[in-house]
Amino acid sequence: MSFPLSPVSTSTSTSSSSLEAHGWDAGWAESFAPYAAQGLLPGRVVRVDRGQCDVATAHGVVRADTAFVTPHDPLRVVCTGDWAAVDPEGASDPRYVRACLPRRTAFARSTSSKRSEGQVLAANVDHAVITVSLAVELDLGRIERFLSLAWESGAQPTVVLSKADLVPDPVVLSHLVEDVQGTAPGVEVVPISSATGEGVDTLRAIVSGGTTVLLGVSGAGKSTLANALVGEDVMTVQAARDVDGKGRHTTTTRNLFVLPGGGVLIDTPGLRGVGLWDAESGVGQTFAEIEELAAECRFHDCSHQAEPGCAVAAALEEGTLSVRRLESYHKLLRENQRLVAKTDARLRHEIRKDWKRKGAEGRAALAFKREGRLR
Ligand SMILES: Nc1nc2c(ncn2[C@@H]2O[C@H](COP(=O)(O)OP(=O)(O)OP(=O)(O)O)[C@@H](O)[C@H]2O)c(=O)[nH]1
Ligand SMILES: [Mg+2]
Ligand SMILES: [Zn+2]
Repeated sequence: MSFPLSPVSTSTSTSSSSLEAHGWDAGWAESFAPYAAQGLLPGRVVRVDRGQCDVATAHGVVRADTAFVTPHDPLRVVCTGDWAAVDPEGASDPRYVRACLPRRTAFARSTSSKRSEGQVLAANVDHAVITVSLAVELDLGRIERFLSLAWESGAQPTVVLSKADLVPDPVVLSHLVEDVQGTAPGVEVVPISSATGEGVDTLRAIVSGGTTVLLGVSGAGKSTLANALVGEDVMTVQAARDVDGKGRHTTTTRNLFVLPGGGVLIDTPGLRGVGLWDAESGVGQTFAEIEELAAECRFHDCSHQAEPGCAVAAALEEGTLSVRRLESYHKLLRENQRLVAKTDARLRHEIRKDWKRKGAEGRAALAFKREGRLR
């Protein structure tokens, strides 16, 4: 199936309640006040695309240039879900986004382990729905990684186990759900089938308030779910490759939709890798039961190796904590520490470069002045 419909065409509402439908509230109005005073229009970024973005305003969706909101810090680059201040009609050609309001939450990851750069995948989200396909073998470590980033973002995570119709045996299905629940304390785990409709109402209830982002690897079924929730084929869906069950990276932009039953949904492109991005507290929340155990160890700096009175070791012994889970916890903590150290080093390097550049510019300016005086 392929639906070449532009996502923008569904959100061209011109009603004045459009802003509210997109999540506008008194808090946003307050932080927008200085821009309103300048005659700028408020709107929510529904799509970002090569230096331009689509912004849903009270007068419908407008296209605006993002040159003024493209700072060097990639974490501050305008993103789907941001609230923006755009030029009013006729003010300039092209129209520009003049500012973005400070975000309440942001889902960030590191783009590549080598460059250690952060990237925001969705801004101002309340729910992060991690979509995991039951068509392929469960990767619990990857779920824990997504959960760490989701908790860190400030959004409430939910795990959706998609394509449940491919696991017809209810006993097998409930074991898979239990396995995932074991990696996700405090998180609802919902088996869903877009094919049969199973679980879709449960998800509909979760997404009916606030903003939800769908996250997961390519082919997990995010866009299929988006279409089911929106009630229209707003996103293109493509079959996964049969050989390895991997997706084809069908979705390439992050698109925001208003849901018919209330709430806002962001569909995102499948992620190849999900590097942690400064997610220490997120890791802690993902492994909440281990942190609770650690608080009961006799020594507060217990390394859970061979110390006496270690509650973590006792839980391993009793079988209430799995070795896999403990190792995964340590692995993610280590990865996070490495990343933070590398980022600090890179920032230091960039600040030094900046000083050098400023120094050189200063010297050049001085030389220019002197020459001018000599003439
Ligand atoms: N059997 C079954 N197949 C499904 C279900 N949901 C989605 N699929 C199929 O899975 C494939 C991938 O679905 P998409 O919705 O495009 O996946 P995606 O997560 O959006 O993929 P990207 O856009 O590449 O990130 C398509 O062939 C869908 O028809 C389901 O509930 N059951
Ligand atoms: Mg998709
Ligand atoms: Zn211990």
